[in-house]
Amino acid sequence: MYVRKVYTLVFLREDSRLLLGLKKRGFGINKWNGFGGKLEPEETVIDAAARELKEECCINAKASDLKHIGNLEFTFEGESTLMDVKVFTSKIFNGEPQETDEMRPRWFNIDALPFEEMWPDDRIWFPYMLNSKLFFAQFHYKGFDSILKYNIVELHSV
Ligand code: 6U4
Ligand code: NA
Ligand code: NA
Repeated sequence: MYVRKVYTLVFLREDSRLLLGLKKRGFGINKWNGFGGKLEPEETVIDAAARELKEECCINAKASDLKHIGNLEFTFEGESTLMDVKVFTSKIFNGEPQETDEMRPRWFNIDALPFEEMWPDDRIWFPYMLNSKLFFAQFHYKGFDSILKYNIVELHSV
């Protein structure tokens, strides 16, 4: 049995650009990724998503302007934790991204995303996000560089 831990992950979109941040510490260090993290006690997922975005790049987005676009589940060979990552996008936000202790933000054109310096799973599910398809994906890693198996499906909202 896995111990499930919930995380948030937020991507801001502006025209044909996507905001990524270079992670400066901790899990996923030196990779470009969205903004997010663990929930605080009693916090809802969407409030955590807005809070982490603010903490990590100083952008204010209303929880109601964050769109839930997918779920990712990560397990790691030999480990009992399941990372349950709730992915959001938003086109509506306030402020200019600022560098913080945790993240160095930068806008990337969606045709020129730095996949070589991102989590290997991102290549697999980003096309769903960029094409506005709701998705559910599971990845089983060995270490942090190799995906032993995965599964991805498009979900259809009712
Ligand atoms: P601290 O350092 O305690 O404040 P916190 O910000 O709460 O940490 P953090 O940064 O460890 O949490 O959360 C990890 C972040 O990385 C979450 O936004 C989810 C995201 N993430 C984890 N594995 C990922 C993967 N394989 N691919 C991906 N994002 C991943 O695209
Ligand atoms: Na984080
Ligand atoms: Na954080």
